[in-house]
Amino acid sequence: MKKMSRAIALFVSLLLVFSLAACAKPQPAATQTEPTQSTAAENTAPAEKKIVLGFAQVGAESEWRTANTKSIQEEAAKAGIELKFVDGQQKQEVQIKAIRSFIAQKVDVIAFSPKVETGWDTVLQEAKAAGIPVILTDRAVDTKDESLYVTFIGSDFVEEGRRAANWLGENAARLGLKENINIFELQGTVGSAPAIDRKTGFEEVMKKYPGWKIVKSQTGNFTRAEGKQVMESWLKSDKDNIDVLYAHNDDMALGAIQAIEEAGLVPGKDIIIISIDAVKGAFEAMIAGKLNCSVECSPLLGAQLMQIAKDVLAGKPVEKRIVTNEGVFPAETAAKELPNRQY
Ligand code: GYE
Repeated sequence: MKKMSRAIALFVSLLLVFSLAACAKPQPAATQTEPTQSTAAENTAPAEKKIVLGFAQVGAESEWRTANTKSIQEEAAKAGIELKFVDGQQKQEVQIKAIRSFIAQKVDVIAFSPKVETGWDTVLQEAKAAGIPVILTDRAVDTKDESLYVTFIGSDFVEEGRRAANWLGENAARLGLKENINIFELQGTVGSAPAIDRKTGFEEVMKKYPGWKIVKSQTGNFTRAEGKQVMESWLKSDKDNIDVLYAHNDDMALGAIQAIEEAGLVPGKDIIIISIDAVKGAFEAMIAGKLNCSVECSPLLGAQLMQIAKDVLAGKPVEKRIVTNEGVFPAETAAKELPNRQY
């Protein structure tokens, strides 16, 4: 009987060993198979092609432009877009050459900020014939054929001009100005969209104020150095005749402020100064009481540009005109706002 039960016990334990062995899964060797699988997937899946964007910048004429270039370079890197960047050195022919080289290199998309409005049709037709979409950023072109670009992202410069004049209208009495106001206008680059439109918007509002007069209007090419030079010459001819300086950008106003101080006058008091852009340098001048108001124009177009480039290449519909949101900053708000400024 004892023998019998021992035999049964042996049989049962053998059965247990076999059934356990049968149930046990083979070692998965996960660390071996998984990389093998993903390598295989990489080999078969089509490699994701980087979008190549050719960008022809106007130049490096202002604080605004520096911030704009930085925004485009940083956002391209963030978006995983390969950026071919050319500095146009404030020359239209350099920008045209850059666009032609982007076409020759077969980039996926071209974007540029046209120095002036006219003279782009031929090169844009070449891009169109090559099947490369073009996105305008910051400045517009003057063309009859709107099919030459997919969209234009940038500010409403006419509105900026209106805002500058409206601010002056609302604050003239408080600033000690009379009904008759002599305005000196420092224009941006001749023929550029912001120079044309900022003048148009300002003059439109001026119609409400018959006593306002633009006594002199000259270009300072959006640079500090030329703004200073032009102001120096006006101070020689019209020192006691200048009530207001309207500068199409902050850099020219900052250059003019230097000239005004060197001539022994107090900027912001003896001459009321309004400019456009709202860069940090303008906020510092407002805090120092030397600049009275800056109308905002945002250079931070990079993120939007990259998204639109992706959308266009993905065949998604995009708006023909994308307007940036902006505000107006009088000197009283400058100290509070400066820490929030990104450019
Ligand atoms: O206002 C000026 C720059 O095109 C909006 O160009 C831009 C203008 C900007 O040089 O500072």
